Amino acid sequence: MGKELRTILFATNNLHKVEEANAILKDCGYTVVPTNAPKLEIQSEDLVEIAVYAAVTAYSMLREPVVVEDAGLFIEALNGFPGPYSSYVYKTIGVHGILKLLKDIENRKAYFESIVALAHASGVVVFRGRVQGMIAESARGTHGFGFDPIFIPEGSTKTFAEMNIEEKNMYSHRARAFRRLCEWLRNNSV
Ligand code: ITT
Repeated sequence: MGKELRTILFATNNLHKVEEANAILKDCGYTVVPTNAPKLEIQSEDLVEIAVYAAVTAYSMLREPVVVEDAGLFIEALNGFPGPYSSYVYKTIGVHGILKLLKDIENRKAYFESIVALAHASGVVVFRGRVQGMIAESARGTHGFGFDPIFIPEGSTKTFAEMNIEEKNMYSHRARAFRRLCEWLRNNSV
């Protein structure tokens, strides 16, 4: 029988994030549970600022340890766009809009970044994860969410949307950030 997992709240509306995080956190004995406490997003070009503000405000409402994550896709040929605006850009021009912007552009380099902030009784801790890769020529795959169909991580030929969660977690920005949180949770209690 598996050991019981300790739970931490996760203020997010994105259940894919929850699933990806839980596949990592089980290794350090934790599970995150989505809460509908709002993730209050300030407008900023800095993912850390966005994540820390959201974590602190969520904690002040819940008075329980809470995790938030802010992530973005940074495309080199577009000077880092959409970056902190990834969620809005996904909802407006989407995957196909990005492919259009990159039409005839040879430099396909991009990275995903994830900032995980855990707010608890004695403060906020922040963990970062980044994965370098390329924007595909066309959308491929059906798994995952957001820009997964057009992102190919370094070291693979598949897009994230062609991978299951375990495979995506071998590369992803989110897995890297949550692994760091996992390490922290092994040495600290909340
Ligand atoms: P919450 O804010 O509720 O957590 P969200 O999906 O809006 O969920 P973000 O504010 O962090 O998340 O926005 C990040 C956007 O960047 C997200 O909507 C996706 O379009 C994109 N993104 C981030 N991580 C991604 C990933 O692993 N795969 C594909 N797209 C990703």
